[in-house]
Parts: sequence; structure tokens; C-alpha cells
Amino acid sequence: MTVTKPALTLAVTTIVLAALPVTAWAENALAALDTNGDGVIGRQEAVSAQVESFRRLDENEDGQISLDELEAGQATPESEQPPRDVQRARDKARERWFKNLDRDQSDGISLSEYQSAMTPYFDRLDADSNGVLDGPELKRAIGMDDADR
Ligand SMILES: [Ca+2]
Ligand SMILES: [Ca+2]
Ligand SMILES: [Ca+2]
Repeated sequence: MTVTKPALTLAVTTIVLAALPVTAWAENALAALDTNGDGVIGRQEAVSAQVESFRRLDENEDGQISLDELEAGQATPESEQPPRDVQRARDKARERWFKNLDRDQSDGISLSEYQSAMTPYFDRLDADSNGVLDGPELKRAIGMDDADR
């Protein structure tokens, strides 16, 4: 299975970005997701973060994330707006990602659609396959994002 880098990193950032500004991602991802404080992110922690971010994104609580809700959830503060071309690339990636996830083409992402798309990303990020994501593994995900632009 091949996954393009932008799709990968967008999905990964979406796990946590519902809560965090883009620039704070690398520093805060561990702290935000590591609920039991063992310094790494376990699968269970990733899953709960996913469910939580889904709830947060689903603003009208209809059990579906619309493209608008996805966009609103990823909005960055005015002061942290990236350059316009980066913004545009991000918008495009988001749309592509949305279409990929919306398997039944209902124009909404259900929790199960959301989760089924996330699991492979966790496995992929877990470079040493030890079932947890550590700092370097997370940073690599961010690094890939930067390297692409
Ligand atoms: Ca909704
Ligand atoms: Ca759907
Ligand atoms: Ca690992």
C-alpha cells in the first residue's frame, strides 16, 4: 500500500490539530496525546485522541464531519497564518483527504470512516513497530511535511 506524504501528514496532524495550532504541533503533540504520561503515545491513546478530535470537529453533532467542519477545526490563528501558497496546498490536501475518507460519498465523514483511515497511519508512523509513537517518530512525521514544500 502506498500513501502519499501530504495525505499521510495531513491525517496525522488532523488527529491532534483539532486542538493545536500548527506551529506548536511537534512540541505539544506528545504532551497532548500522552495521557498516562509515560513519554510515548500508545495505540489506545491515539484512538481516544481520535474519537475526541472527531467529537470536537463535529460541531453540529450530527455524527458526521463535513468539509466545512474539518476546515473550521484546522483553522489557525491570524498571527500564525502560513503563506498563501502553503495555505492553498493545505486546502487542496484537506479536500483530497476528505474525499478519500468519505468512502460512501455521503459528503460527511462518520466516526468509523474517520477511524478506519487513521489506524494505518499509526502503524506507518510507528517506524520501529513497537506499538507506541515516541518523540523522534512524531518529529519525523512533521519533518516529512516540511521537506515536501
Ligand atoms: Ca457535523
Ligand atoms: Ca461518509
Ligand atoms: Ca515506535
